[in-house]
Amino acid sequence: MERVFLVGVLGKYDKRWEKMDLLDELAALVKTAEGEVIERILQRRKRLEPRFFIGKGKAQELAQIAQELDINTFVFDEELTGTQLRNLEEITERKVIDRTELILDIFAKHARSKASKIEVELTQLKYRLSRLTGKGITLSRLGGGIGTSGPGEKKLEIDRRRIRDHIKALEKLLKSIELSKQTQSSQRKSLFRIAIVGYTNAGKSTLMNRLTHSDLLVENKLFSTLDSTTRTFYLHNSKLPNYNSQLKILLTDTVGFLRKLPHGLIASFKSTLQEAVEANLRIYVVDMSHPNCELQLLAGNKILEELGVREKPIIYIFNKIDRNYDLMTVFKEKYPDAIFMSALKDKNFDLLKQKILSFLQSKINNHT
Ligand SMILES: Nc1nc2c(ncn2[C@@H]2O[C@H](COP(=O)(O)OP(=O)(O)OP(=O)(O)O)[C@@H](O)[C@H]2O)c(=O)[nH]1
Ligand SMILES: [Mg+2]
Repeated sequence: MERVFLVGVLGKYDKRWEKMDLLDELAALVKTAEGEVIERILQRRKRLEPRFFIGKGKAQELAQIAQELDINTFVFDEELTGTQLRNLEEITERKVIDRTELILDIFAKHARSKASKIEVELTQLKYRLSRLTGKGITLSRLGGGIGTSGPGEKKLEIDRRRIRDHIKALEKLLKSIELSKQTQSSQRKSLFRIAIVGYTNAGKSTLMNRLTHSDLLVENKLFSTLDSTTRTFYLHNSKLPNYNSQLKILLTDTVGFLRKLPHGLIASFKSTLQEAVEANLRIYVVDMSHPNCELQLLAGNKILEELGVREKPIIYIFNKIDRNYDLMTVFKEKYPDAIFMSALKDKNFDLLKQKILSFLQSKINNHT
């Protein structure tokens, strides 16, 4: 297992607890990428350090610690420039990657559909291209492992022009895939559609599996799901006559939200979330047992706002009530219509089904 050292910086106006929390999340991302976090620091930084990001003295100090602790890789919580990256790798003699590269690496490993594979590769190429500085300098990474998935060394060693050509070709391919997706989704328009959204690892796929009797990947890791999957499920409605008592619904599981998502990834992230925009109803899953679930909830709400669906119908679910939690009263007050349940332990599913049914009912009533 790759031994990893996490490095965060604390600017003049940053809140310490927030930065610590982001480091925790970075640690979870490293775990997802199969690495082991050995050490972490949060370095106070008064001014920008264009050459070494954390200052040369500090970088030398880290190099020393890396030697003592047998560290393979440094992961920085902020985006590094090409110069900083090279200087840090030189001085520490270790592989150095940043938060963006780590996330892209996980996306590259977890992407399944052709479209999302292309989207991730595009973002990786663009990110690496933006950091190729100087003539003839190539970005060959030290060692294998985390940060080396996706476009291979050979691809990175080709010159910039060819990378650009490659980007253009991938963009064209992506467009044609998107076109065929559009026709697909227009065929679905006649059915009632629900999208499951929420922070990564909240339990979206678990809920989806339960409702649709499917077998989607569920893991205690970040970004297990990258491609949206759509399944049908039937809701029993005792108010309808027998022959019509099963309501057919399309349910879609989507990619999870995350704070500080890499810039280039946001666009492709949004296209993956398209179903969350088009669906008639959204189920927003929150992991109530997470110590920072309120921050996660707010980050998600911001994304919903950006997608323009914050005011559209949403059912809030506070999940994992079988575990420890302490914000139940707060959430009950703020979200009086929310459902408190456990997707894994099968608690309060009926309440959710009831809620969906009454939403459907109100829609039908409005139309008649
Ligand atoms: N205790 C408990 N664990 C749960 C519950 N629901 C989900 N989990 C666990 O939470 C972890 C994440 O579940 P997933 O369903 O993969 O979460 P997700 O939201 O699809 O996550 P990503 O696809 O990574 O964004 C898994 O280990 C699940 O077993 C629950 O109600 N209670
Ligand atoms: Mg999932």
